Amino acid sequence: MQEAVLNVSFHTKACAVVGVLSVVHILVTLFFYLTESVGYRYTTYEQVSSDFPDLVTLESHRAAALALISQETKGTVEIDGDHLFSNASDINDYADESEVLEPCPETSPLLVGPMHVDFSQPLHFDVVREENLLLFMGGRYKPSNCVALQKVAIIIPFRNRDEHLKYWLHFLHPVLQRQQLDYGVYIIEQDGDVTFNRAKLLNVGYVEALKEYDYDCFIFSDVDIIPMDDRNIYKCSSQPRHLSVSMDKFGFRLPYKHYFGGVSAMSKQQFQRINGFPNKYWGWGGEDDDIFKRLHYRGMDISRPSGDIGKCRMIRHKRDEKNEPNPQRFKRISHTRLTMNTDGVNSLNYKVIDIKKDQLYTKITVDIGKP
Ligand code: UD2
Ligand code: MN
Repeated sequence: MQEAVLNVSFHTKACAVVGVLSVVHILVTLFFYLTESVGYRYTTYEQVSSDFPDLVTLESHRAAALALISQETKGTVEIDGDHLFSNASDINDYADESEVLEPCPETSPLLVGPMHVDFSQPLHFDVVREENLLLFMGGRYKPSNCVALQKVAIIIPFRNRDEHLKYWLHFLHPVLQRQQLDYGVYIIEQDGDVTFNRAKLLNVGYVEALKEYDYDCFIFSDVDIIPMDDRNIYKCSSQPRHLSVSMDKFGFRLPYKHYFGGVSAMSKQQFQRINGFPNKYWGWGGEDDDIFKRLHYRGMDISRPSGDIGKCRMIRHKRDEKNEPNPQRFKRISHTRLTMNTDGVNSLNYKVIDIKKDQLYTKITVDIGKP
């Protein structure tokens, strides 16, 4: 009898302990599930707060984020042991979840059409970071509710144009997200102060972006061009695509039929077929015509949006120092058919000086040599 009583009380205690442990386990799981979802799936604070009005942790996340974004951040940022921004490998892990999602629709339901674009308001990087608080580290994004149809690397040749970069990031991040792209923004900065070389920087961007993620489409964009309609999709097609077809600076029309400057899109296969871009155009001009000729010699046509959808603005600027018109450009363009086989991504050499992961972009500073 004594033994039976002892057994009963032992069993009761054991059951109670197991019960408490289970509840704790469920609560911990729930906590991590909620904080992870919030951190990874929402692009703006407003979106998150409207979906989860009573998530108390959010306000402290945001405060911590705001405190952090004024510092230059590298890699993963941790707040109270919790990941707020993730680095590139995290977004790649997150891709596994896509197995359960449907592909995104061919035409995104989020598009708004024509957009007002002007550059009259002064802008600060911190404000743009605040607009994009929950991007993945390095300027990466993918839709949370469907699998993007393309993985797009946006490559921007760059030196000393922060003033323009701010506007580009401010306008383009929301557009690219409405277009439901799985994308990353790569700023390829030429180190030093020798003559600028736009096309070689674009080649570097292609190679470096591919080291990070299995991109299948590449957008090559000047830092100063902003589309005025989000139906101008930053995606690749069966033919190379020219996107900046109707620019304010040219009176909203193509300056000439074979014009290929500004913003263009090429799949990995299309880019490889032309051996990438020329490396030998130092200074302003000619490299865009060389690229057009490469595509033409490989039998490809150029696809373009309509003049209406393809409207865009270029932020007005003076010619930069060390980017004077290249006097050799006419001679070089006349030899593209021959030079394209040996001058391109197959002969590219450069040295990476620095890779900086900002919330809004990945900036890769490179030494690309000199003329
Ligand atoms: C035109 C083309 C451009 C290219 C160039 C000739 C348009 C809209 N664009 O641009 O695609 O073919 O002619 O090379 O027609 N950059 C810097 N720092 C510099 C110099 C250049 O960041 O010091 C970058 C930046 O991304 C800029 C791009 O290179 O947008 C092109 O240079 P640009 O804007 O000075 O030349 P632009 O407007 O005549
Ligand atoms: Mn320009």
